[in-house]
Formats: sequence, C-alpha cells, structure tokens
Amino acid sequence: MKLAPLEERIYRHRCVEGWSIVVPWIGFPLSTLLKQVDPTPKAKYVAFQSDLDRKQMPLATALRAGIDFPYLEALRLDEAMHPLTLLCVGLYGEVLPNQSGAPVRLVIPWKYGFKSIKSIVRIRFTEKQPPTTWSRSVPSDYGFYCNVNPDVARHRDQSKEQRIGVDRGNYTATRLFNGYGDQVANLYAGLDLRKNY
Ligand SMILES: Nc1nc2c(c(=O)[nH]1)N[C@H]1C(S)=C(S)[C@@H](COP(=O)(O)O)O[C@H]1N2
Ligand SMILES: [Mo]
Repeated sequence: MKLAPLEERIYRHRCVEGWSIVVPWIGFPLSTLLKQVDPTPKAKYVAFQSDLDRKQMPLATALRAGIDFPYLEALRLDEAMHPLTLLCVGLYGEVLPNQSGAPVRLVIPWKYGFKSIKSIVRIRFTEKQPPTTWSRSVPSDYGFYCNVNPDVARHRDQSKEQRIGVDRGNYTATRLFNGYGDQVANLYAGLDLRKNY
C-alpha cells in the first residue's frame, strides 16, 4: 500500500450470471506494482493465485464446489498493464472484507466478474498462457479472455443484465467491454472476439 497513493475508482461490475452493480473500489493500478519487477521480454502473461487454507476452507474441493482450488486467473501482459486494471485493497471507503477478497484482489471492469480474482497470494510472469480456473473447468463457456460481450452467449444469453437494486425484474442492455470499449478495444484489434471469448 506504500507503493502509490490509494485512489477511489467507481466501476461497473458485470457478472457472467447476468447481474451487475456499480462499486466504489479503492486501490492503485496493477501496473504500479508490475513496473517494480522489470520482467524480461519473455514475460507475455501475468498469472494470479488465490489463498487456499484447507483448515479455514474445508469445502474448497472440486467435489463440493465443482472447480479446482486454488482459484487461478491470468491476464495478457498488456491487459495487466492497462491503466483501468486495479489492484484493489478496499471498497466503499473501507478495508476489503474477507468475502470481497482481502487482503488484495484485482478489478478488471471490462471483463466478467470472475476474472477479478480475490485474495491473491501469488503473482507470476509467464511466457505461455497460464491455466485459469473457469476455462479449465468449463472450456466451452469460458475462454481465456472473457471480455464482456453481449453478442457471445455462454451457458446463458449475455445480451442483457439486471442491475442489482435498480432494475428490479427489468433488464438493461449489456454493452461490449461493459461500456469501456473506448479505453480497451484497441487491446483486441484484429482478434476475432467470437473465437477468443
Ligand atoms: N478467489 C476467488 N476470486 C473470485 C471468485 C472466487 O470464487 N474465488 N469469484 C469471482 C466472481 S464469479 C465474481 S462475480 C467476483 C465477485 O466479487 P465480490 O465477491 O466482491 O462481489 O469475484 C470473482 N473472484
Ligand atoms: Mo461471478
């Protein structure tokens, strides 16, 4: 937390299950941390791992939860360095509570919520695309990128969403890149977003 001044960032959060919310997060750009490390040119991706404490988390098994643990996520290096990608330590003016991902989590507002990995204990640079929990578990639904995209259905239609506490049974149209396209679309120039979902 001493690396940079803490900022409040008000972002839309879109879960792949069809709900959305606006959250005032607190943190600083992930790039601030990554720039301290000076990776070699071989570093193409950044891999993240969540805490797994079997004593405190006895139900964190593939049998009980349907996914493998520890929870893993990853970004391409340019996505990780993007100024919108937040290393987050708080929300609503408070320190992150455990269930929201204490002590530190990611917030990547143009991707489905599950990319915003919570309770990070390990960050690595890699040369090859790292495995991620959901793409390993259900590859037909979850690719590596998982950018919010109303035109690519997954286990459910993704063209609309319910804003918690606002839509009350109605729906709001989902926007490509969760509405952050003017800032991030250039990261994916030339990439077929249907194939690279
Ligand atoms: N370690 C870990 N990170 C995680 C998850 C998880 O199960 N474990 N769930 C993801 C999903 S599906 C979403 S929508 C967001 C939810 O963040 P919240 O709990 O702050 O609402 O966290 C993401 N990060
Ligand atoms: Mo989610």
